[in-house]
Amino acid sequence: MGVVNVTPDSFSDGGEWFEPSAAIAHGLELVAQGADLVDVGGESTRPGAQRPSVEEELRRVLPVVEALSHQGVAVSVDTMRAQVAEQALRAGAAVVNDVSGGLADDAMVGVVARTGAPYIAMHWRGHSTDMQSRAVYEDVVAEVCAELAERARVIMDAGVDADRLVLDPGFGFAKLAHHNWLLLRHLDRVLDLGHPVLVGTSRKTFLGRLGLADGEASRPPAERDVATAATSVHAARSGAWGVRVHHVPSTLDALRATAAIEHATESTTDRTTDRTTDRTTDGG
Ligand code: PMM
Repeated sequence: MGVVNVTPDSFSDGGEWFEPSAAIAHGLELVAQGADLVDVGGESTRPGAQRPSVEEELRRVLPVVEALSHQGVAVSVDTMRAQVAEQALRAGAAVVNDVSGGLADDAMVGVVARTGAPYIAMHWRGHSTDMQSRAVYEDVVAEVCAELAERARVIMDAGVDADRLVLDPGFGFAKLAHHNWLLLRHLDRVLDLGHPVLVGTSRKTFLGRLGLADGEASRPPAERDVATAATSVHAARSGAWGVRVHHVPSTLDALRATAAIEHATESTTDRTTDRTTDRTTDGG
């Protein structure tokens, strides 16, 4: 899943794709780079972010969802609002991605059930203004799994099919760095809930401090793509259904490399690649 944030203030790519034409072009670029799904969002969820009005969110996402869908792109709409989800589905979106798992808007689960849209429900403990104060766990893996299981029960009771419900542990949302690392290490426990799992670690704060001493400044978001590729490969190898990333080529290349290792045998060596490699320029 490639990300297009149509926002002025997202931590990872804020302002870069705020103009509809830039957002649409970027969505097409992500697909050309290998994304299967493009996630279009109009609300920043960075810690402390203020929410846009519904009208403003609709104004940001609808033209982008519509244009990409019309060009055959599979689009998910990243929204916590039922009204935005409903209008985006009407404009051609194929999937609803809700970081609140239905907790931010009571009407969301009803819209998803009525439309039959696939639904990504993320683990969430409250809006970005104060979410980090809720990053308090005795056993983060057990608590996130229990809270996700409870959401899944409520969502399915409302009429959403089990096979259309994707769960996401919500990296960086009411989580400190060590919570995120523990959830990655024990992703099998999230998978054991029995639903497809989406993992969104891309460019998040906990990836910006690797190898740095206390007091050293964190790496900026755009310099976290190598770490994102590593965590995304780990997620994919653990059995995740999808990974949500800003920079598709780096993660896809890392995934292809690990797949090539896994599938390498004497008899099925990729001879095409061997033949087309230019040994004079890159050493083969
Ligand atoms: N993270 C962000 C936004 N939407 N959706 C899902 N399902 N999972 C996530 O981890 C997630 C998300 C925040 O990142 P961004 O501001 O770079 O989009």
